[in-house]
Amino acid sequence: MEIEAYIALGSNLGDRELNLLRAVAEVGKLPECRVTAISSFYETSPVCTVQQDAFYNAVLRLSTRIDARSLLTHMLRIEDSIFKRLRTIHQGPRRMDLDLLLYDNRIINEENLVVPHPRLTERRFVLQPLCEIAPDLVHPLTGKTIRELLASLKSDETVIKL
Ligand code: PH2
Ligand code: MG
Ligand code: MG
Repeated sequence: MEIEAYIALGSNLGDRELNLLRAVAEVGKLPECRVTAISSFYETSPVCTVQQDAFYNAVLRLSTRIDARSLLTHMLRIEDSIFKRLRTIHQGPRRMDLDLLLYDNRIINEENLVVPHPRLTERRFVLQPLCEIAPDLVHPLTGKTIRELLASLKSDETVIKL
C-alpha cells in the first residue's frame, strides 16, 4: 500500500538552492518513492542557539511503500554520502538536513524516530512551506489542520518565499 510522507529540507552552507534541488532529486530516486509535491523555496532566519547563516527551507510530499524506519535511514545516508554532513556541532551549519515530518497519520515514538516531528508545530520555516502543499492535512496529535497551526503560530521568525 502506498502512503504519503512529508519531508522538510534545510540548507545553510554552500549553494543552498542547488543543495535543495539535489536533495529533492536524491529522495525521488529512493526505492518505491515518488515525489508528488514540492513547496516553493523559502529563505528563513536561523532558529537556534549557535550563530549561523540564513537557511533555505522547503517541504516535499512523497508517495512511498517503504516503512518509516527505512525511509529515515535512506534520508540520513543522503545527508552523509551526498552532502558529506559532519555532525561535529549540534545544530551547526549544514549543507543538508532532511527531517521526516509526517508519515501517513501515524504516531511513532521510537529511539531516533519520532513522528510527527516534535518541533513541527512551533516552526514557521516548516509550517509555511508545508501549508503551501498540504493546508488541509490534519496533524495527528493536535487534530488541527496545518493551516490552523500556522494561523495560531506566535513566532518572530523571518520566512521569505523566493
Ligand atoms: N534547522 C535547525 C535549527 N534551526 N532554522 C531554520 N531557519 N531552518 C532550519 O532548517 C533549521 C533552523 C535544526 O535542524
Ligand atoms: Mg532539522
Ligand atoms: Mg535533522
